[in-house]
Amino acid sequence: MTSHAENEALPVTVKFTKLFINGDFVDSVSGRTFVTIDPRTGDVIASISEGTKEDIDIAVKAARQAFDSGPWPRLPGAERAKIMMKLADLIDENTEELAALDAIDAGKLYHMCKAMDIPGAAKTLRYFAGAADKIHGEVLKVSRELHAYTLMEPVGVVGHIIPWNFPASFFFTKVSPALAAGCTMVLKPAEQTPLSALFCAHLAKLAGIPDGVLNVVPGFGSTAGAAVSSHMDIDAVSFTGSTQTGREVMKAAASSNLKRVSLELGGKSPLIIFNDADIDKAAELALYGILLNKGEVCVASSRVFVQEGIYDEFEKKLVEKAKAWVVGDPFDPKVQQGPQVDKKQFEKILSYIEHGKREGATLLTGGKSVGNKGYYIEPTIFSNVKEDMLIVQDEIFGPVMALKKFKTVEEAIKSANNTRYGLAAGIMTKNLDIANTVSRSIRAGSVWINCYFAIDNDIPFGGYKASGFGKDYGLEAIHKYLQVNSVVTPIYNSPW
Ligand code: TXE
Repeated sequence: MTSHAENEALPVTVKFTKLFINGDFVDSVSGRTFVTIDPRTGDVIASISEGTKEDIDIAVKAARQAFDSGPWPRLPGAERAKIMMKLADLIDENTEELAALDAIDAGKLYHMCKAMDIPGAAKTLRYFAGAADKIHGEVLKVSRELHAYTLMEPVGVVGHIIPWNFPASFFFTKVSPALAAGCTMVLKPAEQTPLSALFCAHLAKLAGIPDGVLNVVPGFGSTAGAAVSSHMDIDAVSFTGSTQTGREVMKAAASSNLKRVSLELGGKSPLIIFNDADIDKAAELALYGILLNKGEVCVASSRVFVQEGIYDEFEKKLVEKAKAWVVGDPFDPKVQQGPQVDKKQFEKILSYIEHGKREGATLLTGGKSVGNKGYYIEPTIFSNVKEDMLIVQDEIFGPVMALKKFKTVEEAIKSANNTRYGLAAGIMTKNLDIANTVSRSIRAGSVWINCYFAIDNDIPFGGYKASGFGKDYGLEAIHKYLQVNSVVTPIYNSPW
């Protein structure tokens, strides 16, 4: 493996490579480091301090102290909001640097990060900051002579474990509602993408988030991640990642202190296109649905069902558009798709493509890697798929679509639900009856009608079935980080 110093210069300077604990950047207890790799080239970007169980312990102690005796949970919500708003402003001021860090670390499109991911992260913070002074319980009308009310209390120390596909976005998806609720926290970024998380920790300090409230410990899943989910002094864990790891997190939570768990896991989301849809728009949406962020999206429209009346024309347009899709350096503004995040994902995707060919699906376009360095893969479309094929059942997490023809609404619903996942679904039709019937029949946490990826801070987001439980976004997200204390006193001689 070569390092970037030996090759071309990086488009951004990496300033933070150590663990962020109790307000300081520190070496790990073991002194060990790991490297983060540029997926455009396979070269080393930087060496990062490797957090393990000992470091998680230290970070949790800092978070516990900040929760038990620090100002954060005790501040009026409006004061927490003020600091969160300051942090959002700092994100805006550092958009380009954050976008470049995510682009080199994860192979994400720089211009998209600059226009969407990073401003979106600031918006998430502002949305939850706006809720910080509106968290309250209620006075209960009870049948006996009791005065009863509820208090909404922060759950305590939270562990966040996040993946690598939207590093800065997920950082704030998790951290913002927990901060608003008055929690303190330890966040473990994915080992593939620690850079933006450490930069955000630095911004949090500048914004005035008190020491110990937000700790960031990069490291591997089986060590640092497992130490979070099994920690006896973490009160809740919020995880985004694979279904398989989600199970491990839940088991560890159950067999340690029974901490509260929320899981946002994998998906195999269907997009159903009916005969009355605009074919051009539908082909564009279907392609965008699978190729956005090179298919490394939990809600990617990886299964596309098209009604028979428009199927042939749709297929032709889809393939034309896929062939014109531009794969290349994610810093080039003309490029639509960068490299997969790392060698492991790259090889996983290519092996699914080989499997699809062996299973007898028709490869309409793509199927190969691109270039001779980095982890680029062609937009790939399979047709003539059968529902029990692995490429139809498994989350590939790459630019690989399974396309299938259907006849009736009932058949489309049955096929769409023929999956262990239930994260999202899309429907394209002008017929309200069909849209209403299908949206209520699909077992998925989000259904998008005549649009896709319609994710927003105001809209609860999270899965059904093996896609997990617990919502990110929407005011519901704050409730993951709150607990209800029912307070009761007797009333003597009540007039009512
Ligand atoms: O995920 P992991 P991986 C899916 C996608 C992808 C597959 C594998 O299909 O191809 O998962 O990716 C931490 N205890 N998604 O292996 O393992 C890990 O360090 C505690 C969908 O990267 O789930 C990282 O921080 N934590 C998904 C985080 O979990 C552990 C996004 C995610 O890694 C751990 C990513 C353990 N035992 C992958 N093992 C989505 N829903 O968007 C790992 N981790």
